Amino acid sequence: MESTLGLEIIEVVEQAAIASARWMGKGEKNTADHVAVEAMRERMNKIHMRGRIVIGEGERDDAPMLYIGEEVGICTQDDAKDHCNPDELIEIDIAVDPCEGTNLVAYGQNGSMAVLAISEKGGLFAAPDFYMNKLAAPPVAKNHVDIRKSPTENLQILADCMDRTVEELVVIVMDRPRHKELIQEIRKAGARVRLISDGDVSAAISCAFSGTNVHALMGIGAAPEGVISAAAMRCLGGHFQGQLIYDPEIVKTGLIGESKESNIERLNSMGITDPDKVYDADELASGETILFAACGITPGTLMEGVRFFHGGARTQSLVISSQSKTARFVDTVHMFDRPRYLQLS
Ligand code: VTB
Repeated sequence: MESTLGLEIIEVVEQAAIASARWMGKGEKNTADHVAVEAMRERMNKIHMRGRIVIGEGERDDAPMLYIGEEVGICTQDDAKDHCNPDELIEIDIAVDPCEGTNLVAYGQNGSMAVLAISEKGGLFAAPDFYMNKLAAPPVAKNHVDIRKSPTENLQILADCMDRTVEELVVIVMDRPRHKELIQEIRKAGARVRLISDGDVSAAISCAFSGTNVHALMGIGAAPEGVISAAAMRCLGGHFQGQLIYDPEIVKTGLIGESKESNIERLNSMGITDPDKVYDADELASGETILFAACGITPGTLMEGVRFFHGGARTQSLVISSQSKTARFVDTVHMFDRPRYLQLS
């Protein structure tokens, strides 16, 4: 699945990031998102692949593009057999978030990116549009920390695994009323908290790279993005666990259904019979082959943001592959109008 796909998906996230970055700081989060979606979809549809969106912009009725179930890629067309080789005809599942952290882009803040994950059919958990409690930590702490334990216990375990004191740890938490007690507990335990307004995918993945000074992500974000984070963390050998949150009292946003009971019913109807199940990265991204790509829109812990210059832009992306066991940082200069000194004739 992956040889050329790995290269093409870099362009997919790059195009989405460039489109969105043009709206950086303009206070229009919907536009910043919309242009990223359009650019991502347009570039994806030029790839020789047979893709299906499993995590996207929403249900078909609510999202005109990159909706759940949408088929993408040249090899989804009726006459695909004439243009595509057998490998390209293998069905693949795709999870996308063309603009992860729309507010960050709209207000010119750090940490937004265009991101996607790919696996063979059935290899990515089709997470419902719910919230998810998440715990991410570096590879050295994998399977030692546990989301079922208290933050205080996990911080001590993490410190032991990393051979340092709790005071030397930095935990990223989204700045939300629902995290008031969590933040208090982390601080009381002695660790330092980095509050972010949005963008917990970047935060989760940063835990797997030493030198980022991010040692854990704790707290509740969106479930679909949890799957995308898990895909990267699975390849990187980092720790990632997620537990769906279905009680509106806990998230305090009113974005999920009215009552706990109706949410449990909704989950049941989707085949989720144990709503309290703790998923680990291997279950959220269970595929044999996983590919992950992200491109910074605004600067972040892992990647630079898009930088425009006269006639072009420079981007930085991250491509992770389970097959080649690599995490590549790709620095690209995009030339919109070719400057005279590069023209061949
Ligand atoms: C967002 C976003 C995160 O979770 O806030 C969202 O910034 C859900 O939380 O990166 P709210 O509804 O409280 O904003 C993420 O999308 C990803 O998990």
